[in-house]
Amino acid sequence: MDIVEEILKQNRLALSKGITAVENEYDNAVDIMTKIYTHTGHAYVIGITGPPGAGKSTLTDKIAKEFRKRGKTVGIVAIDPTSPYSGGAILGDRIRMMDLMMDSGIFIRSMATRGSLGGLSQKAGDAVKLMDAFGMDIILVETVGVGQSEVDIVKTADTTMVVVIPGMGDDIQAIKAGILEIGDLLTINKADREGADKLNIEMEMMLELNNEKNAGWRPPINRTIASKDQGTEAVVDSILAHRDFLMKTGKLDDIRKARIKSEVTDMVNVRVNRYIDKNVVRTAEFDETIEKLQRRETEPYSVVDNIVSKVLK
Ligand SMILES: Nc1nc2c(ncn2[C@@H]2O[C@H](COP(=O)(O)OP(=O)(O)O)[C@@H](O)[C@H]2O)c(=O)[nH]1
Ligand SMILES: [Mg+2]
Repeated sequence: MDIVEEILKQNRLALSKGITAVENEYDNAVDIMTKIYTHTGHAYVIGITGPPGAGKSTLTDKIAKEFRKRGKTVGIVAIDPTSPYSGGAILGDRIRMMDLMMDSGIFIRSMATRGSLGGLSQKAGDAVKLMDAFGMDIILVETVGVGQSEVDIVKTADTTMVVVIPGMGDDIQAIKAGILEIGDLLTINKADREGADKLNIEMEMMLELNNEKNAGWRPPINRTIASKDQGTEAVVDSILAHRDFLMKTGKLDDIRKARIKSEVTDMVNVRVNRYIDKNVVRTAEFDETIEKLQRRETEPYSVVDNIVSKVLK
């Protein structure tokens, strides 16, 4: 079958095959992504991140169902680089899938972690594009942590929500920087646990100190008990409020433009690096030059000048 044509006709099997192709870097992956691109850009993408066990998956499901109630179709891309083979994660995902797959307005896909997280962020971005072209209105990207690689994954998102939980102790200090950098919305999940009030106050203070940095948008702090579907509506309202803010101020266009720019720049860099690796680094001439350098018969500056002018010719 023509995978792209079928995805555009909302064939779920084709969507599944398309994601598998990009995930495993099959030969047809580039072709699929090339053809799909002009059909993307319609979905609203929401990143959901936070520490393992915070309840992201539980919350993501509840948010998905809330969007369904509001008449939207939803794609979910779940990325968990920490434990691809842990029985818990797989069992959990199976249950989620059975529950959600009954609804043809939802498509859920967990992505395994082969290779680097860097590669994964691009693959997740491709999966988002495939779901977008398929016609999902809303795409939720669930990812663990708030480190640099996760920030890269979250770059695919229009709105990013950071999930925290009470009782994290000093961890909250560690993720502060990440929260302030990427969190458009802050959600305290497991609000049934002791310490939710204290965490709420700490986070308010954190935002207060950072106030001048929030150009017109102060991240709202929502409290949820995801396992009981409490607070979900308010979270979805906050997501939509952030989307309205981005649209009214023109920032949505700005961030999407910046995203395209960085995607294309990354792709160019990959291509150029590959070219240099093949035509410069892996040559006998380069080996000889390195040996000359080691014997101090020449110096690196003119060597680099030479190589660059040859490459750019
Ligand atoms: N007490 C409590 N448990 C929750 C809540 N939300 C999720 N959980 C539980 O926390 C555990 C981890 O949830 P999961 O969604 O897999 O977390 P993730 O690793 O962040 O995706 C599961 O056992 C959930 O049932 C909540 O609001 N309160
Ligand atoms: Mg999860």
